[in-house]
Amino acid sequence: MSKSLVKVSKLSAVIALTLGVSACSKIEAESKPVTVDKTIEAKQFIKDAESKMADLSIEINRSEWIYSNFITQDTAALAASVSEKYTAASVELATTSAQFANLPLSDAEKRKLNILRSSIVLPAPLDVVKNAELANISAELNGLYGKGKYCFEDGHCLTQPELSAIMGTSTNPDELLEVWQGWREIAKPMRPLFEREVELANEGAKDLGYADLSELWRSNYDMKPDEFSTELDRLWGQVKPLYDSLHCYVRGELNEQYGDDVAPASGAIPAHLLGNMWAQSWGNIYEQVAPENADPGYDVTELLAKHNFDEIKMVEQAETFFTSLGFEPLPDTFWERSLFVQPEDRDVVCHASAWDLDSRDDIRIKMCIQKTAEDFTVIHHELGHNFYQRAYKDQPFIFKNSANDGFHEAIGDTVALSITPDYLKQIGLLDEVPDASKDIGLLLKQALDKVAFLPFGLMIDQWRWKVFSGEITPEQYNKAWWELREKYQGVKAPIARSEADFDPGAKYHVPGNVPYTRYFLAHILQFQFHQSLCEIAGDNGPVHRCSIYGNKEAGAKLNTMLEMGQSKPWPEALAAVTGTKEMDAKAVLDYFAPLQTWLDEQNSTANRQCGW
Ligand code: X8Z
Ligand code: ZN
Repeated sequence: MSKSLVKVSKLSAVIALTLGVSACSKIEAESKPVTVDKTIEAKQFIKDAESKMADLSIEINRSEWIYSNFITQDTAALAASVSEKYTAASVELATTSAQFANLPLSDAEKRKLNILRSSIVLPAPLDVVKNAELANISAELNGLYGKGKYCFEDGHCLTQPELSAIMGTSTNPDELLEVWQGWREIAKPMRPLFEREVELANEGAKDLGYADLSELWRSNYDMKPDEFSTELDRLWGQVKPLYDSLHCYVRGELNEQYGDDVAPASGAIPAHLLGNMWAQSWGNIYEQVAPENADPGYDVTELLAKHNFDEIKMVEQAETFFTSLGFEPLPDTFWERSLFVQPEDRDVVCHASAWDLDSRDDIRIKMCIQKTAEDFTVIHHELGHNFYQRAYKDQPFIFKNSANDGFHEAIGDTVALSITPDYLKQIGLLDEVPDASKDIGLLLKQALDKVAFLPFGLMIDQWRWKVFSGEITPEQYNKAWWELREKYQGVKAPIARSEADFDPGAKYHVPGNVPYTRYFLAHILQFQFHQSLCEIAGDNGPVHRCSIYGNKEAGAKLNTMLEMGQSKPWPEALAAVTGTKEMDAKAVLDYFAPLQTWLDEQNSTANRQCGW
C-alpha cells in the first residue's frame, strides 16, 4: 500500500502529458457558453480536488507510518481501510479530471489535471469490492516483506538488514549461498497475491483510460509513454560499454579469488558473490577487487567506528552537509519522530524511507541504520528527500512533488557524491587525503556502487512493465526475471530456480509497489547535477574529487530547482541547475573516464574475453 518510497503526502508520482491543446482563444470561449461553464467547473474542480487530497493525505500518511513502524494484523487492517478510502477518492478525481481536457485553462491548471489523472501508482477498479480487495492485498504484501526473516538450522532468525550485513561482509560462498537462498523464501507466499494485485490494478488502469498499468506508470514523464521507453534505451546505450568493462574486470577478479567452480571466468556472474542481497550495487566487494597500487587506504565504515559515530551522529553529520549549503536545519520533530534504530520488540519495515506527513514541516525518516559507509550514504539519500519536500512546501498541493520521480531519488545521492577524501578530512574523520595516484581506487569503489547499479535500476521495471502488459504471464514470472537479470546485468542465480520461487518479491519495491525506473534515472541525473554544481562552486579539479560542501552558491542553485516542485515539466527543472533540458549520461562517462581506460587496460592485459 505504500505509494512511493518518498512518502509524499499526496498522490505520489509525477507529471503530465501536455494535452496537445493550446490555450483556446477568448473568441472561441465566448462563442461557446458551454465551454465557459465547463471551464469554470474545471477550475473549481481543481481547487476542491487539491483541498480534498491534502486532507486525505494526512490520514493515509499517518496510517501508513503506524503500520510500517508496528506491523500487526490490526495495523494492517486499519491501513488497508484508509488506503481503500484514499484510492477511491483518487480514482474518482482521476476519472473526473479526464472530462476537462481541451478547455481553455492555464498551463498550471492543465498540468494539475494531468497529474491527477496519471499519478495513481496502484489504481483500483471502480468496483468497491475490488478496491477493498486490492487495498488488503497491498497491505499484506508490505507486511510479508517487513516481517520477513530467515531462520538458520540452529534456530536463530535474522531480519533483512542483518542478512544484508552478511551478504556485504562474508567471503564464504557457502554462507553467502545459504543467506541468498534463505531470504528468498519470504517471497514464495507473495506470488498469488502479486498476481491478483496486477490483475486488479490493470483493471483500474483501464478504467482510467490507459491500456494497462505499464502505460500509466510510463505516463509520468512529460512525454509519450513509448518515447519514455526509447529514452531509457538511449541512456542505457550510453553507459553500457562502461558497465561491460566493469563487469569484465569484476568477473575476472572474482574468478581469481574463488576459482572456476564458484565464479566462472565467462558467462554471467553468480548473484551471491557481489556483496549485496540483490547484486544491485557492488561496493561491498571493493576490498576483494581493489587495485594493488591505487587503493586510497581508508574505509569509511572503519572511520565511523574509530570516531564513535552512532546512528544519530551519522544523521546529524549528514544534516550538516545540507545546512552547509544554506538549507535550514531539520525541525525538532524530525528528531523526535523518526525511526533510526531497528526496534527489538516488534516488526517494522526496515527498508529506508523518507516521509512528509503533513506536506509542510512534519518530515521524518524511517531506517534501521547500520553503522556502515553504505548506510551513511543512504542517510544522505533519505535526507535529500526531506530537504526536497521542505523546499517545495509552498507549492500548491498537486505540485508538491519532484520534477519527475528520478529527481527525488537523485538529490541526496548528488550530495553524497561530495563525500570525498577532502570532505572527510574537513569534518575530522580522515587524517590524510590520499594523493592523485589513488584515484583509480576511489573511482573503482564509486563505480562498484553507481555503475553496477545502472542495469539493475533498469531491469526491475522492464520486468514489471511486461508483467503488467501481459507479455510475461504468471507461469513465467521467475524465468523471465532471471532472463532479464542476465540480459541487463550479466548476473545469474547461483542455484537452480523454478516457478515455485518468486524472486522478484524478495526485493522491497515489488511487494511495496514502488516504481523502480526512478533509481535508474537518478543514477544518471545525480552525475549531471554534481558536474554542474561543481562548476557553479568554481571547482576546476577532477569532478570525482569535487565536494560542494559549504558552498552556498551551489546550494542556492540547487534550491531553485527544488522549490519548483512539480510545477513545471522536468526539462525546465533540470535546466535550472544544469542549463540543459536533456538527460545525458555523458556526465557519468566523464566522471569515470580515467577508470574506463584503466579497466580496459586491465582486461586486455589479463586477456579477458568480455561479455556474457
Ligand atoms: O530504495 C531506495 C532508497 C529509498 S527511496 C533507500 N533505493 C533503492 C534500493 O534500495 O533498491 C536507493 C537506491 C536504490
Ligand atoms: Zn529514495
